Amino acid sequence: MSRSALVIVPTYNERGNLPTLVAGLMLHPNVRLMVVDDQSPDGTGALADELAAQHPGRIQVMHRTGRRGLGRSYIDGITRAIGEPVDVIGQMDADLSHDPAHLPHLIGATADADVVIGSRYVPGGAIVNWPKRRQLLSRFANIYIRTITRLSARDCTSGYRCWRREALAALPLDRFISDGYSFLVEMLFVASRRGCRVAEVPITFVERRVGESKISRGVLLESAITPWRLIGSPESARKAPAESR
Ligand SMILES: Nc1nc2c(ncn2[C@@H]2O[C@H](COP(=O)(O)OP(=O)(O)O)[C@@H](O)[C@H]2O)c(=O)[nH]1
Ligand SMILES: [Mg+2]
Repeated sequence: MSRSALVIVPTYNERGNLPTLVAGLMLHPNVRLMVVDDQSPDGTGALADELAAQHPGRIQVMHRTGRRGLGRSYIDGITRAIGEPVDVIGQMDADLSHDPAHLPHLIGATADADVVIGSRYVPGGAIVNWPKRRQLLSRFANIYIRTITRLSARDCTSGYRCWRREALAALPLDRFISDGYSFLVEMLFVASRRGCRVAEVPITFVERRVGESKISRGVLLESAITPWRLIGSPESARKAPAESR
């Protein structure tokens, strides 16, 4: 498996998780990492610089200033990443919910797809250590999103993904309407409307053991509204040629 990949990892207070994540990612010789830190008060940004110094040429760190946000961080990271000479651009969380051991499967599957989702909801996928309430919320969110947007992916909210670089570069990020976690749903929606082939490979998602989730009421509210805004957006008027499988 020789495709080269650059994985973007947004961080906010992930000091306790980053070294383990880096160790796992660096086991894959064809993989590089871009940390996009939002001035984490716990010093994640400085730690990322130290880790980058330990792995010369393989880790870059973006220190964001200005307004914090997951979507904003991804836009900044992607804007820089698409200019790099790599085949695949990945996205994953820093909190070890996304096991770097799955990464070669995601990268490999980009041979036949424009975007590959690390999916909890295809056969072989699993979730470890989530309370029933959180599982129900995630299941409901996916049914809700798929019903409204007609997206066919089983796991539309997974943040573990790999893109062919050209497919990601073609997304009109400057016209995106969401910023928080819904940014992930919007990426998938716009990509499918533009004819991207979407594939899913199973992952085992493990709830974080260290640090805190940043999911909030505001995030949930935005997630509830976004699918409706998406289907009313100009992007929705596009025909969805590859919304198949
Ligand atoms: N740069 C940046 N990263 C964020 C922000 N909010 C969350 N993250 C990161 O996004 C990933 C997912 O966040 P997490 O809190 O684990 O969300 P959950 O898994 O849905 O509970 C983690 O790597 C976080 O550190 C943010 O505002 N800015
Ligand atoms: Mg998490």
